[in-house]
Amino acid sequence: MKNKIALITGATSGIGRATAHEFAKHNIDLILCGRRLERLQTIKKALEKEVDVHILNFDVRDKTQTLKAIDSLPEAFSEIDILINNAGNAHGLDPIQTGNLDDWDAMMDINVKGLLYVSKAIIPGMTARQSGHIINIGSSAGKEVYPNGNVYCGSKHAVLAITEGMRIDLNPYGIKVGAINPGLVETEFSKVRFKGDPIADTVYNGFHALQAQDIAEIIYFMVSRPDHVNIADLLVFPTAQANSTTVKKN
Ligand code: NDP
Ligand code: 8X3
Repeated sequence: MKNKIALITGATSGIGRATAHEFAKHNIDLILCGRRLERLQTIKKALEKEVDVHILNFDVRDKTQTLKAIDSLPEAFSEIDILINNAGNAHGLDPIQTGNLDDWDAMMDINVKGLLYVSKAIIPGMTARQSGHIINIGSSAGKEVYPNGNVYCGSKHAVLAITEGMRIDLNPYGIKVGAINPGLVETEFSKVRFKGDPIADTVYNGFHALQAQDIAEIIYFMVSRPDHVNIADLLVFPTAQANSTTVKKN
């Protein structure tokens, strides 16, 4: 039987990269996306011993580049079974009155519009084949708003609303749509959010944060359920975290 094919955005780091490794372990062929080409090449080299791997180097903020990259897929990778919309980040942690416009643009353009552009390129193949599975990586920030989280929380609330909309609209086609919403995961996320501020190195101190591998294993669990089971929405915290503002530290 032919392997399934998954396209993962944000595969150069953190949750996306861990998911690529987890999928390869389970014989899922991979289309890996991201802006850092060298990293994509290194991951491809490591994983192509196990499965077929194709890389796509584009910025999800760029509509034309995104559609062109996905349109360029060779025949063997053109029928995508699983889409993991993972690319995204927080940029800044500022009160709304002093927030930075470039940070706001980045979060809305990447987390929300980028997810839409990628989905727009892939969904028609899924509807034509009447099958597919889309998993959007939301956040606990999409479930509740925390101080100074304003626009990042807004972008992740949007991801959740879009996930629900996708699930409704794609229901007639038998396409599964779900979201996983993690709390604190120790990745490059805080380095991006705090842009070189040493505070980035302290975010996961004093408690056992979720690791990218924890989320990757849950994503594989989601995609490996039987045909009649769709995990629609998951909220996952480290044990030490009760909500966005309550974390038990040593
Ligand atoms: P990382 O910073 O480790 O990874 C982010 C990934 O997104 C990278 O592979 C990066 O690739 C990609 N990316 C960022 N901007 C763009 C862009 N403009 N175009 C294409 N790719 C882009 O963070 P995480 O793994 O933690 O984050 C993955 C997802 O998980 C995000 O959506 C994040 O919001 C979400 N999340 C993270 C949590 C956490 O605490 N870490 C908790 C809840 C949700 P490259 O730079 O090479 O383009
Ligand atoms: C990442 C988790 O709490 O930093 O989405 O927003 S948080």
